[in-house]
Amino acid sequence: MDAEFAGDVVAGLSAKKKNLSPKYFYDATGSELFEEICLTPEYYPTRTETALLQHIAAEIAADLPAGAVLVEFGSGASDKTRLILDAAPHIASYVPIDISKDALEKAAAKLAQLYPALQVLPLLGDFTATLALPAATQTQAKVGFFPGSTIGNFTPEQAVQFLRAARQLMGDKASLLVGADVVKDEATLVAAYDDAAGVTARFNKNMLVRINRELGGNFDLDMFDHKAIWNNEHQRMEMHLVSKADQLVNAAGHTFAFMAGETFHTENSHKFTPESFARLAAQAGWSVRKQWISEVPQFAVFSLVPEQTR
Ligand code: SAH
Ligand code: AVI
Repeated sequence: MDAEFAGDVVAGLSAKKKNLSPKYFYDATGSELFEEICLTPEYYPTRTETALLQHIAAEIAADLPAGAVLVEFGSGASDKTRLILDAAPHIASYVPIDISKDALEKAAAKLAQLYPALQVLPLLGDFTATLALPAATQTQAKVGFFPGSTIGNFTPEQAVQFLRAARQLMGDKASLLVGADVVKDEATLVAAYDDAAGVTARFNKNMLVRINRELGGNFDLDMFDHKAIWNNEHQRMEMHLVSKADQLVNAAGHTFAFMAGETFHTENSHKFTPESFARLAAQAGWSVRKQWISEVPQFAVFSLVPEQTR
């Protein structure tokens, strides 16, 4: 039993408002379901950001120093990475960081095969924990890459903490490319997190499957509904699992009571404006060097540099 997972589940399910970090979505099945979500017609972020990156890759590449190491946070299938690598063959090394062992190993093997001249150094771990880059990259210029609006899965406080830590990890001469989803009409947002084919619902319920398998849980998946809502106050999409009845569930050696209609909050996906994103970055010591925003449905890519180097 993973002690951290067990501790977080017990704490999260004992809280007044039941919750758990979305980082626990990503076991092998969760990573595959995320890839499936990206193919649904409703989930616009992936195809929109991909098209935007295709369009701006040459401009991004022109700013990247020769011999640099590309450090990607939450690399998943490393698909968007290929757009950067194709445009910037002068990148020498690639450090994909991911918590999902299966996704990381598969993507690292694929990239090593596709780019034989690239040094691929995968790092399995939690990017919210203290990380150390591989020693082989010590003298290389650092370019961070954090696409997918994964930054939106943090609370604003966690995002600032992450951006500060990334700055520390990569040093004062680093740059950081961040993909962030833009605030838009509620209908588009809700549909993206509640697709008609039910893939996002399966992704959300996979949290329960994982607790059942890894922590001896007995969640009945049919006793919970997937719910996606727009929280206007916090400018975020939220995913919840709603209990269909009063019920008791065992997990990690504890028993938890759910009331009918009670929700288990599994994810926040914050959406940004160029102003709100710049404010967040500034709190962590980064400034926006360049920004690109797609056509509707809007998605943004920001190029950040440490504040004092401007
Ligand atoms: N960058 C890809 C994948 C985004 S999905 C894209 O843009 O499409 C989010 C990825 O972040 C998943 O691969 C997940 O396993 C990883 N992830 C989520 N939380 C993490 C954490 N705390 N530490 C490391 N990786 C994490
Ligand atoms: C990885 N992350 C940015 C996705 C998001 O949009 O918040 C995960 C996801 N959740 C539901 N659909 C996709």
